[in-house]
Amino acid sequence: KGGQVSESIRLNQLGFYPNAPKFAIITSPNVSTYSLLTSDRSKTVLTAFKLKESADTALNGNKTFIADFSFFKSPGDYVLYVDGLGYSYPFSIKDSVNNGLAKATIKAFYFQRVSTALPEEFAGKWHRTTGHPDNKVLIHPSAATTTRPAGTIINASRGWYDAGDYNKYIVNSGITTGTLLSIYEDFPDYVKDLNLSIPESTNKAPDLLDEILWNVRWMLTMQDPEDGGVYHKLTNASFDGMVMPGVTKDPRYAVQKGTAATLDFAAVLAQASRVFKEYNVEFPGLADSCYKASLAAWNWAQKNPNVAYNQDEMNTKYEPKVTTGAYGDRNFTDEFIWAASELSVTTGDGQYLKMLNIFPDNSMPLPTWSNVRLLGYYTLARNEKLLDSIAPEYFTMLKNRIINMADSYIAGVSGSAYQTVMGKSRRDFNWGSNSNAANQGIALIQAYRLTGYKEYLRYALANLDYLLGRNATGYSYVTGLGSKTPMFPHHRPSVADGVKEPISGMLVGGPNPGEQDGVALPSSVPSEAYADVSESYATNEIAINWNAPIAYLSVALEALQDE
Ligand code: 9MR
Repeated sequence: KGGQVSESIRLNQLGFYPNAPKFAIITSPNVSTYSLLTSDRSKTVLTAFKLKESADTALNGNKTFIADFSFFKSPGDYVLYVDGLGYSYPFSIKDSVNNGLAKATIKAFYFQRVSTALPEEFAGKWHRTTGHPDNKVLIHPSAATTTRPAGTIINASRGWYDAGDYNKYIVNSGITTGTLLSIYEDFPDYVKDLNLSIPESTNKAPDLLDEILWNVRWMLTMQDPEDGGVYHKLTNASFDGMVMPGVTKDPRYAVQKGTAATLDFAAVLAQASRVFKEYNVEFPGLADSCYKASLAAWNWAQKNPNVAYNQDEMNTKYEPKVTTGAYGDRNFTDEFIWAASELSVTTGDGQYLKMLNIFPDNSMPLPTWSNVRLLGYYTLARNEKLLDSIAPEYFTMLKNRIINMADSYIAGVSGSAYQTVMGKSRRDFNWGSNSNAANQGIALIQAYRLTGYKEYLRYALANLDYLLGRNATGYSYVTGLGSKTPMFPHHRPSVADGVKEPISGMLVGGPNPGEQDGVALPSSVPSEAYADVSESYATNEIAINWNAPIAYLSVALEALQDE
């Protein structure tokens, strides 16, 4: 009976730590019991255990059935069988079950490298030639100054492609690089052992930091040495077609400076400065250059506190018109908080924080490219001891806010259909929703680090289960990891390279009912609004600011697996 895999059984398609909670969600009605078998289906290890109906309905209005086999801890490879329905995809119960995920989601940044070929030795079947050298980038008229008039050529090579497109945007690079540097700051021992097989693997710095440096070196070139301001982005006038890097040779421009880009830059370079200081022998002078660049950017922003990047307005004044990703943000309160936090921690001098109100309101907005306030809060929380000039009450307030946020996330989850923080609210499903799941996980990890309260860790892990298959579409949303994974991400190299499988380790944007790309989705239920087709850039693109938080979450859970 029922020899088939059932798409109605939703679980983490990689698997579980032996001592961790283990859930599967069944979306079919009229089911009552489940069994657990070895993955070759030859041996039954649990027979006819009861499923429990969820208390609440999912966003589609249906209740689910829950298999909670957390008590089962024996390492091995298994499938779940729901009596009368079918089998789950196979999964493992083992230590370090997310080690491969941690590596792949960081290695994905290597595959996004600009201005370099990816040789087979490091890129395997996805090896490719170089593209976008970016050593002759033009100053766009919107960015012209007396020392750098329009058409001035600058060298701004390296960096990572932002997403499925081939441009480089400082705002989005900022949150991404900050999140990746925080992996190192929070879990240095785990990171030091991670071998990514990249060209720099033989040097004395951790591979994660080598990879980050590829982007930091680009970021440094985006600062005008004359005044410290930072160009908003380096871009074609319009998006390249769905071709390999290097096929198109359209001119590349550095466009208008802006306050968001400059402050994000200040924050990242301040953080990079304290991280790379430990590797001064490997990278002489780097930490110092980062610090000086950060300070110059901060000073520019003091003089230019309100310069928005408004692409539509820019296009009414300058040629060529620029139609690539805007990342336009008009509120800089959060960027000031982030930059001030990083500079204060790096210098040990609280003056930057004292210049502003770091609690402008009561909200704790989940990090996104347009709201980076929490990146500053996390940095302060992890570095309290470096800031003795700041009153202790201030830290008490900060920690309470992080803990209250975590409590609000986990409230009510035990009754929910998928038993995950992600998806409790329809508002979780905007463009790049999968990064919300990962960022909620990071927030819970911060609360765990402050309190040691294990429920936070457990729900951070549940959000990883969400991303790897325990969700309303049944996809494991990371390419190449799991049984049912995106095959057609909106990612130019993966579309154009002639290799069947997309590059591995990339988190797709995920469910988003907006249909901003005009692609009709199979469902309008927010949690189900996803299509694995490359045209659906509003649900199936990949992006560096989405990969960074899943990389953080997978490293964190690996590093904390025995707690
Ligand atoms: O992630 C961005 C999302 O928050 C915005 O709603 C969307 C539309 O402006 O743009 C997304 O960012 C895209 C960027 O503009 C260009 N590169 C690809 C990014 C991911 O789709």
